[in-house]
Amino acid sequence: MELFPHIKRQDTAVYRAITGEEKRQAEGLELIPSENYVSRAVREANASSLTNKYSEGYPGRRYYGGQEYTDAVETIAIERAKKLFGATFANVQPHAGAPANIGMYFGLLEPGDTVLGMDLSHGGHLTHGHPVTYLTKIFRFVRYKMKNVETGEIDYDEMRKVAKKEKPKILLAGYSAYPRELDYAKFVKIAEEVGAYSVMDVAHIAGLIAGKAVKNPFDYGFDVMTTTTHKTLRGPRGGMILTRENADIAKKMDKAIFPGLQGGPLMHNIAAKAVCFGEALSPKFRVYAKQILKNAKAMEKVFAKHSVRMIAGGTSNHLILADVYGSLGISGKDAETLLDEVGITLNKNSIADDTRSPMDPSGIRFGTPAITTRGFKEKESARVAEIMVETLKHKTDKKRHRVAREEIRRLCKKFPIPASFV
Ligand code: DSN
Repeated sequence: MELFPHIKRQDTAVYRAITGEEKRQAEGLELIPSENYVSRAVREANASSLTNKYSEGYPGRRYYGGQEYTDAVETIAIERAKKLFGATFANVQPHAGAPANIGMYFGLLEPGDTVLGMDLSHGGHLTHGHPVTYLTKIFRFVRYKMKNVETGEIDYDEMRKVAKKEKPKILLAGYSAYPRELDYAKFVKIAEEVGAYSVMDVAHIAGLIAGKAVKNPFDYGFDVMTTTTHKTLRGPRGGMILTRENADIAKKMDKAIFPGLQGGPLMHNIAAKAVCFGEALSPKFRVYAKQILKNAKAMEKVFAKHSVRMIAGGTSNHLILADVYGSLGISGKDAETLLDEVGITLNKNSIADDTRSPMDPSGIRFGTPAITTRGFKEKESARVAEIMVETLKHKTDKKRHRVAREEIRRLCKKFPIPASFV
């Protein structure tokens, strides 16, 4: 089959980049915990003629004509999202997770208001108020941390004390590098005590929530959830805001995303979100979500067997944060490069209170969503973990690395990416 024939004829440079990436993904294992492989149906929706359409506004109240099909597809996405997460409102227009969070802040806060969120070095996200973001020019961010880095325990008493002192308007839960489940009931109680909105950024675990493999923060009374639609949810790259039972908050979220922050929504992307949500509503998706956790546990066991320190002592979700510098004497950056050479892609990551620079930190972060989509079970996941540890332990043994690269290639062939074109 000729791949991307029109791009090939028209634009050789772009054709090379696209086909190169197709091949890279097909022949290597993706362990970055925020990445995944979408289905062929999601890819088709993303490539549809909906990309040609401007649709400022919301279904039934747009600024331009010709909205018969955009209204239909956005409504499908909204209704499916609500059903998936037990929400009463969904805004599916955020272009990504950052605009979803920024829109949420602008909807709920006034300039100068305070947000209490998780420290970046303890697993939080840049948009949770890291000083490098412009958000800190407008809002005030204070932070909470893990009380015990070896167990992942959060100090909720301390959080309550800080909340009472700082009076945040948003108590923000959620993370991009925290491997345990939070105590949602405690979050909501503290938020209620100080009169703050309770918001959870579920970007990393949205697929696990949708697949009922982990708890749903809405069941504990959270006001708002923000998320991306890729990651564990396995849709196109994009964002979304969900709320429950508070029409006033819902209105604020719609106003904040459009016209507050964004212009025309990406309708091809919203169609792809709708397709992804349809997939996530299927019983098969629940099996996938649970397998992600089983696979992560299988990898955790191997790292524990080799006495590699894991932040929070292991994992209760899809990701693991390993202190490779402390345990194996290789920095996160070198580990990332070396594992890339054997066909395993993951990312270097700061560990809690890391003394090394973020560009060459002590840790690596990896996870199981993408390999689970490929069909990996515990056995294959454990084998990959073995290859990882052995490679890192023998960092100069080129022969061993070549053998590992071949084994990864064989695994990739045996478990192809479902929607790959190569
Ligand atoms: N970049 C995403 C991640 O890898 O976790 C979060 O934005």
